[in-house]
Amino acid sequence: MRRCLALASLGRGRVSPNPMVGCVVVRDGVIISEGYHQQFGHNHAERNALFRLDEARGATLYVSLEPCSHHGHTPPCADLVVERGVRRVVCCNDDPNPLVDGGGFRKLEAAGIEVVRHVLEAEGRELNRRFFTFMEKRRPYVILKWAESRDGYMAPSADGGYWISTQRQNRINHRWRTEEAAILVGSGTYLRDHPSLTPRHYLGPSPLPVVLDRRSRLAGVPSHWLHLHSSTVGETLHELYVRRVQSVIVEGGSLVLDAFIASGLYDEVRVLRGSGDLGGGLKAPAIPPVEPGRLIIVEP
Ligand code: AOF
Ligand code: ZN
Repeated sequence: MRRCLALASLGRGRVSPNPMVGCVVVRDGVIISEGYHQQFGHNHAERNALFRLDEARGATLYVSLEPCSHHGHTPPCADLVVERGVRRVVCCNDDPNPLVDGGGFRKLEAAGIEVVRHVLEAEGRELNRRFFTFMEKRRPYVILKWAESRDGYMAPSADGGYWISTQRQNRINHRWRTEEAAILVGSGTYLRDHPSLTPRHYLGPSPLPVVLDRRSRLAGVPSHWLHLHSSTVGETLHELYVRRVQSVIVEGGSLVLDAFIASGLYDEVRVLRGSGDLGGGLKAPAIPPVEPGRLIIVEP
């Protein structure tokens, strides 16, 4: 199963809003095939693993997610597993997708296949935490991120150029951007910083830029941006959910960050801490409570 999870992670950044899934086929104690979900809309992990074999009579199939039972971009994986003569299926996570939700296991068991569930379940949930949050909480996975000076400010009081993070921190920030489906800022940040929100210091996919403009005061927002007029955090997340945006990194400004913190609707906090002092200005948020392991502070 560890091998399945490692294979699954090779699909990172290419399969969203699907989960990352890996599959290993074993016969007589030997791995005879492997596969993973490589690209959104393409074959699932099981299909990629089983297509490399003529048959899989008597084999054990390890897979990090319940084999699907629905017709989506491809026919149901559970049917293929049955057809190929697999004897036993060992699985990590149940699929919370309402189109599946136990249907895969029922198909396998109806065909007399032995099913073992929840192997390395916590590791699988961690790997696909964006997918599970999206499916179970019906909202995107939310990461709050800001840069603050050594003395705890996000911006100086006067207008003008300033920069808090180091080059190394900028690259980390841009890598983070490539890992999420969307990146969100408020209208104040949009007007003051004219951010491009692209991950230009790191090679990878660009997230959807989103601007929150509750009072509809922005004109000329680029057409590839999502321009939202929702007023509360829950509404905003719903707008993203219905557009199947699985994760969002919230980059400020402080009003938007404070609203997310007050709502409790966030999953991770990441802070880039600069090496210099600003000596005053706009206070950075106090670090809010997060689950263990969900806070990252990058020192200069
Ligand atoms: C599997 N194996 O490797 C994956 C599964 O849009 P589709 O047709 O690709 O279906 C996507 C759904 O299928 C996804 O939301 C999740 O429920 C399941 N993903 N299932 O058996 C896989 N990636
Ligand atoms: Zn499938």
